[in-house]
Amino acid sequence: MSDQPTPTPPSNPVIPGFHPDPSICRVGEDYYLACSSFEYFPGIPLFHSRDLVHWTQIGNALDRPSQLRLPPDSRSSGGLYAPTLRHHAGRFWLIVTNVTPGEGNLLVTATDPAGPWSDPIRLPGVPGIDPDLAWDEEGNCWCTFAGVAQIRIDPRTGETFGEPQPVWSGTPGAAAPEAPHLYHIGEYWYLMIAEGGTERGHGVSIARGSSPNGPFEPCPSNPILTHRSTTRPIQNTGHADLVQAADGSWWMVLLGVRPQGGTPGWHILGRETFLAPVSWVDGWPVVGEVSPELPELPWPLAPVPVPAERDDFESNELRPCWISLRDRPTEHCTTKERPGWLTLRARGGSLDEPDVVFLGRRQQHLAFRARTLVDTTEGSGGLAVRLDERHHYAIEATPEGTARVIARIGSLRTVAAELPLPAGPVVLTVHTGEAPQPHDARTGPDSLVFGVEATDGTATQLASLDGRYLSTEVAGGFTGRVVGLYAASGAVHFDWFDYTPLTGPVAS
Ligand code: 6LW
Repeated sequence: MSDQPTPTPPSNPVIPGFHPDPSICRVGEDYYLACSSFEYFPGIPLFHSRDLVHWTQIGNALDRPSQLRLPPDSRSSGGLYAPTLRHHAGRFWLIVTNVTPGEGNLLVTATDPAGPWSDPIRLPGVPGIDPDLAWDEEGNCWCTFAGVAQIRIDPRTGETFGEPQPVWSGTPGAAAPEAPHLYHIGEYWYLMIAEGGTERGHGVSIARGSSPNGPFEPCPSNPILTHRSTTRPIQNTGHADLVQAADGSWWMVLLGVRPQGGTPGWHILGRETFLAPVSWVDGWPVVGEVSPELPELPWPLAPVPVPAERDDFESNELRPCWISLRDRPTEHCTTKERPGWLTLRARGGSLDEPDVVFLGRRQQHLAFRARTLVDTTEGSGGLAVRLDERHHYAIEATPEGTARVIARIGSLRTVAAELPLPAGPVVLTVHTGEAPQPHDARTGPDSLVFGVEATDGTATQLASLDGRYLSTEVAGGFTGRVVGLYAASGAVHFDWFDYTPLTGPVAS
């Protein structure tokens, strides 16, 4: 049985849970980092750190409906891909692709990365994902994007000049040259890209040249980072960005995954942000170990405090870690209707529908417990663990006084368990348990155990479901598990929600 953890030594990933495609910049002693957010609103979480290890979310770059259009038909794992965050001429600049048809590349700016960020400038002349921004000494702004190609832009208007020009595209024959970042470091311009695809073949390669437009000479030891064909606990390493610390040391942030269980290795938290040290040899970056243990850092590190993850919904504003599906109209999601409670008012039906009213947070720990006190006298809803519309588990309470556990896996939907409830608000719970298979190649990553708690604290377990079906290896896509609250019909009120990291699975 696991206990609430005590503060732990810092480790990798430095930003756990579905936080892929990290892009980083430094201003003085402060580091800022942005990640992809796909179909969730608000979009593009932004983090701050002073030591590259402890990161605090300070906001989301696209948190107003005027900045972000994710209509109900924008698919899961669509939406916002791969931002680049830079600081230039006293401003923060963030460029990102909204892959929703009709949207494309967007650029927003801010003087304070906590916001507000500007309304977006559109870049219809940049025809690819993963856009990067780099300024040369003459003040030209170069946008390099997946493929890999490059075009000069005016970042204040979105205007493009000339046609996109192909630039170095990585190892001949390697899949998916993407995630370019262009840097002027010392005497060279460096073009760093990801290649091999964001799955197990992922890697990072680099080339250098004397101008931002090339020609680029590939590094003789490419890929400079990959974990492909290894048994390392962190896999899929790639999509990286570089930053120099104030003391002159160099660091890489990158995405990786932590597969669990037997073949093929199930990753359930999506792609997470890791930190690696970088040294320079003969004018090429050499990437140090990416492992669960952090490299030695040249500054002192405090232990990571246990996150305070209880939300009593006492505030008018939701914390920046809360994410909704595609939008968040006040009439469907508010803490103002019933003070001290979150009210979700249904519009779509179940979690199978893209317009379901859902409010969640990323599962950030391999083992966790979440609980919520819900009042379903006016509607049906509950507590869910979601990968996408076709992969989710939930415990739902109804006005008729029933709790049921619903499992959706691909095209199959089933009620796994049902229980009559006593009158009044009820506590719904979910926690991770041990994987339900023997310890062999078939073992899954974990199980998800759903239950209810009576007012006297008595817990009743309703169902324990195999966690592999809520993994990327089964569901596909680019995101990870999100744990949250939803309304399937009527209005559902939540008094509080808590999320507790556990040190290991709860034996059941
Ligand atoms: C992103 C691409 C990638 O645009 O996956 O890992 C895509 N890299 O660069 C979605 O995150």
